[in-house]
Amino acid sequence: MRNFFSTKNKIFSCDVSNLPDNFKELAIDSYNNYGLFYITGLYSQSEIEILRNELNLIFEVSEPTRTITIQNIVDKDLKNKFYNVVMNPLMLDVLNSTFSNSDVSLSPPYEVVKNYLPHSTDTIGTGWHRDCGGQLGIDECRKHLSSKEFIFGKIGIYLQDNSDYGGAIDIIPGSNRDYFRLLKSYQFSKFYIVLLSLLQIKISPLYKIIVKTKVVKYLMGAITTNIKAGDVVVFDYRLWHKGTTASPAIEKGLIYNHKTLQANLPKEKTKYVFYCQFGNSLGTKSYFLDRLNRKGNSTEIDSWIDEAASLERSEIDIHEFVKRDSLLDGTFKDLF
Ligand SMILES: O=C(O)CCC(=O)C(=O)O
Repeated sequence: MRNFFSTKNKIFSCDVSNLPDNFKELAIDSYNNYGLFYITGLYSQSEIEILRNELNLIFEVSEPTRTITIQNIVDKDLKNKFYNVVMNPLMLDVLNSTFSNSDVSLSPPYEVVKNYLPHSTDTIGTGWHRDCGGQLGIDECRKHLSSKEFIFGKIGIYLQDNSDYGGAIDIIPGSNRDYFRLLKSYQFSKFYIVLLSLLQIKISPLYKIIVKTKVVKYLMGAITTNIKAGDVVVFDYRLWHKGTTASPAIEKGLIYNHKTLQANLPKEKTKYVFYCQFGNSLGTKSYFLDRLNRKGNSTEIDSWIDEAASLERSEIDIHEFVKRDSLLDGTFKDLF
């Protein structure tokens, strides 16, 4: 979908099987201007099929049902295999080159998530959010978020094509830049999201009708990333986004779990996404100012340290983009 400030065709797709000479410039421009870029050409169809089958088995017995942290997988071979997905060297080469001028590093948690947020009508707050949302209530974080030096983002490795069952991520290109503007067109998106949330709470039947049309998405300038199985989306923590919803006809037949924010997609349409994060020290500091402020979350730094130690014990090759030394020698905590 395009509206008058649509940027759909300008978001850079970095194909590792055919890297243009200027891929770094294209990737960083796309990341700065639109809040994301894609990395493609990393996996064959059969590799994706094998991964999906393994995930079907592991999620069948998993509790919790939505997120598996790779560190917690007991089977050593499977654990290494999944670590190798988030540590894909071709993917990390691109990231390392793109963010070469700063102290950016790949960060935990390294996890895989099943059937997250595929609903439009029932998801609280309409599903639209910014991952940095928790930081907005903290003065110091707001300062960091509006700094040109701020780098913190998420990497999603999607194991399905986008389809009528969802499978991808919807985003508002450029909404990462709201922080540098007094009032720019992208801020209208936020206005529509607030309006949409109010409508969802106050006049739910009307919301349910409107959300099924393309009008609101058009006004927000939102797009569905039309990804294919194996594609990677690298996105800024400040970008407005939501899980792509199933089409209205399919959504009608899905059972939505409000507690886990999952829906019962058919097995062959299961949505699997591997996630990890990346950031520089400023972005990471801002992240932890928020996270450590949350009730019951005082141990998150320790879990990052455990994750670094778990990686160190694994038999996988650790890419230079994973700068884990400060986590292992304890100096990481000095950042906060
Ligand atoms: O990847 C998606 O479908 C959306 C994920 C999301 O909203 C999140 O991880 O915050």
